Amino acid sequence: MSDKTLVIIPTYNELENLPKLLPEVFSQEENINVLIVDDNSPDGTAEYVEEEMKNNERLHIIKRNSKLGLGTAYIAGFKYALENGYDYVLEMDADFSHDPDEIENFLREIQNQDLVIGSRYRNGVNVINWPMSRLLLSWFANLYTKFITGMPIKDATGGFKCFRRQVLEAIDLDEVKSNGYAFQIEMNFKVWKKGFRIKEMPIIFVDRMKGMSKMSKKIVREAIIMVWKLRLKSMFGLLK
Ligand SMILES: Nc1nc2c(ncn2[C@@H]2O[C@H](COP(=O)(O)OP(=O)(O)O)[C@@H](O)[C@H]2O)c(=O)[nH]1
Ligand SMILES: [Mg+2]
Repeated sequence: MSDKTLVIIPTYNELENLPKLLPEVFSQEENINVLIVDDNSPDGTAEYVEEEMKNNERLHIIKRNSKLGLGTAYIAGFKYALENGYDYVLEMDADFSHDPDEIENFLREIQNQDLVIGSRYRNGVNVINWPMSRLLLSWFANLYTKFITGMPIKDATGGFKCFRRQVLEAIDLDEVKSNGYAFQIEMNFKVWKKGFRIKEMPIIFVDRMKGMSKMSKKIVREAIIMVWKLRLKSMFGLLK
């Protein structure tokens, strides 16, 4: 029985991107399944996916009533992946910032790792078309995270990743409360603290061409605080 792979894609108003993205993801490998986690997108993203599901049994959806954040979307997706027996679980954005052609590289690397992170900062800066302000914010957020937590990861806020199911089984998913960048940092930190094998694989991140970014000041503030919470919890043995 070959390994089962699930690509989880959280969506909020991504109707402009999915019709082109989904065929490209499915064409990567015949046993890839895709789970969309949609937060009641006003643009009809969920309706489109449900229509596509009629002709594609490898496409699945979790529909949530309101915009609850990227982090909780992934937690819902991780639980789905564990319940449905998937071996490898990928995180991927819906806006082509993450290249579907990298999926085969993740699946090759995960054979010898527990978590593979698509890294924009492993070999210099591999980000295209982001405004300088956004790039500086992301770059310094990662320096700050590394300095406070001591975590040996250059791109701790990146959202293109591949987990081995054993890793998700070992983390108390109900304890992961953060959203946005904080969620990525929190997951990486818990995986690292549990001693799992982590590898940063260089990727090129391209700013979205269609649709709007959901990035907000609230997301940045949450990440700044989360980093200290993680450090203090791990210092006092309170990390779950
Ligand atoms: N389900 C869900 N998806 C979200 C939410 N916020 C962002 N996303 C999705 O998460 C991915 C990354 O968001 P994006 O706005 O591109 O973030 P950016 O690349 O940091 O600007 C995209 O696929 C979004 O549609 C949310 O609250 N709920
Ligand atoms: Mg994006």
